[in-house]
Amino acid sequence: MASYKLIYFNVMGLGEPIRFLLSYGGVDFEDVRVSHPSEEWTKMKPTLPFGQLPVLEINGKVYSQTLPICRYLAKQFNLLGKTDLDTLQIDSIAMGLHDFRRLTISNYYREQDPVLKAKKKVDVMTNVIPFYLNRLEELAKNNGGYLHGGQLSYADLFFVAITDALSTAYESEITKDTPHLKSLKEKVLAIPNIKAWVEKRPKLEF
Ligand SMILES: N[C@@H](CCC(=O)N[C@@H](CS)C(=O)NCC(=O)O)C(=O)O
Repeated sequence: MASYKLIYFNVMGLGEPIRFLLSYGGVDFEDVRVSHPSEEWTKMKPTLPFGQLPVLEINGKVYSQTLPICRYLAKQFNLLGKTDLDTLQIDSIAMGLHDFRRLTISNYYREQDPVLKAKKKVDVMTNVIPFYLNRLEELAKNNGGYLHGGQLSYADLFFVAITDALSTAYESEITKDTPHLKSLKEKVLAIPNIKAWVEKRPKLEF
């Protein structure tokens, strides 16, 4: 059995989809959380493949970049598509979700300048969030309650893993007005391994 060590900061962020996938797969993993800023982080940064986290160590070797890591785990745990073209659609949705999180959390919610943040808030609340929610809701509506192909894929896990952070930025439950996404979230959170992870994980803002 492979050994897994996830290294990330003490936030849900980009680490959470990976934690969801590892939990779904029922494998043990070391969940290392680096303080930011810290001397440990300053020393670690130049040693990383692209100078950023998350990274996943598999059997002691370091792999970086969230989406390729998720995709690798999805392959191990049978969460890719039925065909290569299905998988292409799933990858595309996952990339869209990565963008949605970045625009909402990294670009807006974590903005330190209050004037700039207020300006960004208007755009995120009126454009970014409705844009992505509408498209994702349509996908869930037209794909039997999943984001693609009528069956669970890593895009569904990725979506649910980022919903709590999105809800923090939205100042309300992000799926409250999108019934198909709401029920997708409930379905994923009811998977026993995911439920157990969510119950035991640290309670964080984003
Ligand atoms: N393309 C990378 C982006 C990773 C990224 O943006 N990491 C941020 C945290 S979410 C980071 O390491 N920030 C600290 C830094 O850049 O010094 C991925 O998808 O994994």
